[in-house]
Amino acid sequence: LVTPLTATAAASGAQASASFRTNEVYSGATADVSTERVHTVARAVLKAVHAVIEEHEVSYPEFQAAKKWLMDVGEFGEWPLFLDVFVEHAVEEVASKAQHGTKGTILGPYYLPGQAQLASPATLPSRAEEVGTPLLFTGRVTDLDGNPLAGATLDIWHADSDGLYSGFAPGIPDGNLRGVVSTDADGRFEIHTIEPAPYQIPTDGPTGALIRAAGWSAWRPAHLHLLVGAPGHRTVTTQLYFAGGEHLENDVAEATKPELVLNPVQTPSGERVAEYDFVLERA
Ligand code: MBD
Ligand code: FE
Repeated sequence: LVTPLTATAAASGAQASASFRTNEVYSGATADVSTERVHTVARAVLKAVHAVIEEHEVSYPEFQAAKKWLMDVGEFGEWPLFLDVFVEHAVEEVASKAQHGTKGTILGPYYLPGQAQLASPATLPSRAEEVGTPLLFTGRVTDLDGNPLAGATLDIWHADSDGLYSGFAPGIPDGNLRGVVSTDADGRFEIHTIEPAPYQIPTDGPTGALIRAAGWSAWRPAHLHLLVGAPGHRTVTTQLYFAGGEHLENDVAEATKPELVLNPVQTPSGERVAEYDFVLERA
């Protein structure tokens, strides 16, 4: 029997759900919330749902179809995907009101901790047959006053040229296109990798089914994910996009910000060079 190495919604959903349950980056999942707060927020959510039903005169068949769809989201393990695509941006926008320095955006479901630690200049782990335009991602990490942060870390992960992430799609080695890169004494970093492709929500799961049924776009623009941190400073969770890239103006996850767009420059060697400076506030 030959098992095709195609990504399925159920397999990547199961991985994302397991990752969510075990990884510290999602801390807060077991946060103790007061009765008062649960009452306030849960009641407001229910009230909003009731208001939609009234306003749009939702029918019994529509209610039962929605119930089936919600059950499918759980069975496919797609709650991390669905919530990070359609809800996380609103939570991030609330959090960002109190933040200074480099803009953050959503974390998404595909972070994995414990990747290879690399000194700058670094090359992200990739397959011998890795396809894609070579990219040099370079810049500096400073504090709010412009002082370089030596030994800051950039935990970086991104999709391959098929838009697939290691750890969540079959046939890609663990740790591929993931790494934790430390800045040098001047706070500088140089990371050699390839340009990621845009990401499409899996079409064979319930999230994809909703998107299709509603006639929405299933795409995110190509992006690099980053957690940028330094001792004594707040870690920034962010993503960087590519100027002129497809879907940049129509991100299904609504997670782009104008401050987070790279302008890569072509070099004679064929590598594209993208520069970005990160600014961290004190913790
Ligand atoms: C992604 O690659 C992503 O970054 C987000 C936020 C959601 C789904 C897939
Ligand atoms: Fe992503």
